Amino acid sequence: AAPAGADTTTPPPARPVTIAFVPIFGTDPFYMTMSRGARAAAQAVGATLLYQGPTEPSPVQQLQALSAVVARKPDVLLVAPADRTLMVAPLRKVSAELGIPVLCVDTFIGATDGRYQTGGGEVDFPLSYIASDDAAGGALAARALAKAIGGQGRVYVSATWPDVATLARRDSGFRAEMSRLFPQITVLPTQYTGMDPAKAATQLHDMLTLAPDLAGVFCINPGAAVGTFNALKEAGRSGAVKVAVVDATEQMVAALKAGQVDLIASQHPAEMGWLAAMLGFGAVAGQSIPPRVDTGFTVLDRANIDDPGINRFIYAR
Ligand code: T6T
Repeated sequence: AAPAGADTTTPPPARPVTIAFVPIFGTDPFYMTMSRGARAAAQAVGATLLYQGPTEPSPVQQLQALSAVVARKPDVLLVAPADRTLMVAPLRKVSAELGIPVLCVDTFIGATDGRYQTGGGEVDFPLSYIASDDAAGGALAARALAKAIGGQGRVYVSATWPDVATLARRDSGFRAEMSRLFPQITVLPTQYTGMDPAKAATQLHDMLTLAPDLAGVFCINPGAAVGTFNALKEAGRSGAVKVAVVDATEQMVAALKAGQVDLIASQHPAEMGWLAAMLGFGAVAGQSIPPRVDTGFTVLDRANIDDPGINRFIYAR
């Protein structure tokens, strides 16, 4: 029997389906890995994937990429919105005026943390949100970092941009878990690097001045990590100050192996892309699709990094 909700009477689309995917930043290994998953799914169902991303993470550049891709009249749009507020109106236009269904991947718009299709809320039009749960990822990083520093001491969050919805949730999830479970750990104010390694390095030095006993840093993504761990090395504190980071890029894995990073939370971007493209195709074919898919996290460390069940979560360009 067909699973409840599956519409087995709808014929497949009569013409080839085009799936567009607009990431925050086209050359980011995270989104490139996601696009590989999306392309594999598109190929499996005979669809075409158009991947068009800005060369720099900025909502203005993302709008340009969006207009360019929409002009090619795709059947469905997968998008990782670069700003939870600024991208609402342009994406609403794509959905309501151009009639192109919108699915959010990785990041989201609006104030409901990626809960769409609830029949309410100011931003309810995306058909689905396919991503890891960043609050849970932040909490996972908090528990792993707390263990690495022996449950006490001062740490801070090195972030990139405040307006990317996922990153804000990673930060708040980390803080909430630390205060819930580890009263002897103090989380110092978040520093925003804007992905600039020089800025991350200066912030690390400032934090070491403020807290010479600094025990750990949670780097919200690789854009915050490189400057941080290089500056720790320069300060002769690699290994002593524990570093947790989200995203298992090859660069982060090399840093893990070199002892400059201690923990990596992988968020399975290939699966995100694969599932999003499949669901996008399903929506075009007239299937009902789930409004939320949680793709999970896996923690990588020096003890498990060579385990084949684990190292498949390393991002591959
Ligand atoms: O961490 C990912 C992604 O989840 C986030 O939304 C933006 O930054 C990354 O793309 C890493 O650069």
